[in-house]
Amino acid sequence: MKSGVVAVAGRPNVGKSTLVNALAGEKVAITSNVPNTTRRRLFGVANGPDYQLALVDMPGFQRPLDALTERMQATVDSSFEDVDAVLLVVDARAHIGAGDRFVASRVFELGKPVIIVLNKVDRLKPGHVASQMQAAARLGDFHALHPVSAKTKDGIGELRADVVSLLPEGPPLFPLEQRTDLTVEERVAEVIREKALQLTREEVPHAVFVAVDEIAEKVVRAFVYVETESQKGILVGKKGAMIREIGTRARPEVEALVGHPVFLELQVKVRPKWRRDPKLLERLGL
Ligand SMILES: Nc1nc2c(ncn2[C@@H]2O[C@H](COP(=O)(O)OP(=O)(O)OP(=O)(O)O)[C@@H](O)[C@H]2O)c(=O)[nH]1
Ligand SMILES: [Mg+2]
Repeated sequence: MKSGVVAVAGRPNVGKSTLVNALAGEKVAITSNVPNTTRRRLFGVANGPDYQLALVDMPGFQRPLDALTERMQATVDSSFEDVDAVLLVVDARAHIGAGDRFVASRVFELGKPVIIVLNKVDRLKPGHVASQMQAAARLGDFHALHPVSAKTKDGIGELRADVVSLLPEGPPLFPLEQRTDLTVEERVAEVIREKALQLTREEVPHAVFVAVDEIAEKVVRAFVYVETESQKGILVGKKGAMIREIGTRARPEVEALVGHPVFLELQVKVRPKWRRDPKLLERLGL
């Protein structure tokens, strides 16, 4: 049996969480086109006949702006402890530059095998893929470089096989039926937040956090927090249209997570400056 932990690192928005979901074969992490979607570390676990691959999804590398992003960067640092290998993810559709080199310098100094993942190659012309592969190859002394699309799953099978080949012998770290370390409550909160991120723009997505109040037989109750009254107005929407739409989009996934049909009751609340409140962030596990 091979078993090990592999960190998934990269700038914000390069597709780390989409990649973790693709490799794990199930949606364990939420994704969105808003940078800083992932706020805390989580595991996505892939099991094969003779291996268990525990992937560590984490926030993107960035300069901290407030208590929240500061703590997110601390999470990134601690996520590299005791990993067997690292996937360094870069966005094939963006310029491979200083931001990626900064992540690479952290990743390569660990002295662990690094696989560079050139993600989002779908819709890219073959010539462009080749030149981006050359640019990515200059990031450091890598074990392998895989062009993939986490979205279409192109190249994911080959990547998974290569990552598994790097794992040491050992017993599984997670029970075989477990896909992630997140609790059902945490996954429900994340799914609701994902819909809020997808439906809002500018500062609003960054100001949202979700707390599940109750998961009962017939109802799931959750609070959607924002920082200001005007953000609350946006999230509630005209006659409640926005929060209803968030609920409509989240409900099928919430029902799959809790295992039965539920009424999803969402209430929008204001919590001024929560991102600057270390005590609250601690309580939220952020
Ligand atoms: N076209 C395309 N889009 C992708 C691919 N992988 C991810 N995306 C999109 O890129 C955006 C960011 O994806 P995430 O997986 O949330 O990125 P992340 O690196 O986890 O982002 P943070 O958690 O914010 O650091 C989303 O809109 C994804 O749908 C891909 O292979 N192709
Ligand atoms: Mg993410």
